[in-house]
Amino acid sequence: MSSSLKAVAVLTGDKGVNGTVTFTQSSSSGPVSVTGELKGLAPGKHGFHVHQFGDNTNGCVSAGPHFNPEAKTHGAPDAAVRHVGDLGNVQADSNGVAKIDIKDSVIQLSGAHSILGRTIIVHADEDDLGLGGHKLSAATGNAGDRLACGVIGIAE
Ligand SMILES: [Cu+2]
Ligand SMILES: [Zn+2]
Repeated sequence: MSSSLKAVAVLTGDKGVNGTVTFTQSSSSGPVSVTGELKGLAPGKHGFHVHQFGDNTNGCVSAGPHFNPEAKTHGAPDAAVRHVGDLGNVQADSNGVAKIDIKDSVIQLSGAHSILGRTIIVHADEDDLGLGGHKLSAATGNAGDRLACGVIGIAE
């Protein structure tokens, strides 16, 4: 039996941003590789997180806050203190395309840190990684509007 797990999210929204993100984990408790492409973004950095709920009933807002099962403050992906869902920023090029190639060892595809059934969101603004000094920095990185989102589902 293969222990490899794979998940996929198709992101859409009402701001013209869309794309597909794939999550692959080849061994239990090993790193998850996050790959894919988003289109329609303004050039520059955009906050990129797993949010708590896989609920898009009223659009991306229904996904709730950052996935944070350990009740920590918001941070950079490589910080000791972060939400499980904190994946930092994606970078859009001059054509508004962000190519995603992230490896993260805190998100998982099984167990208490599992992101299956939750929502991945790309934001309008840069995630300040908790360091911006804004009142929202410690909760959301002050990353602004939710441009597009998709529920993370089990893939073949
Ligand atoms: Cu977010
Ligand atoms: Zn966060």
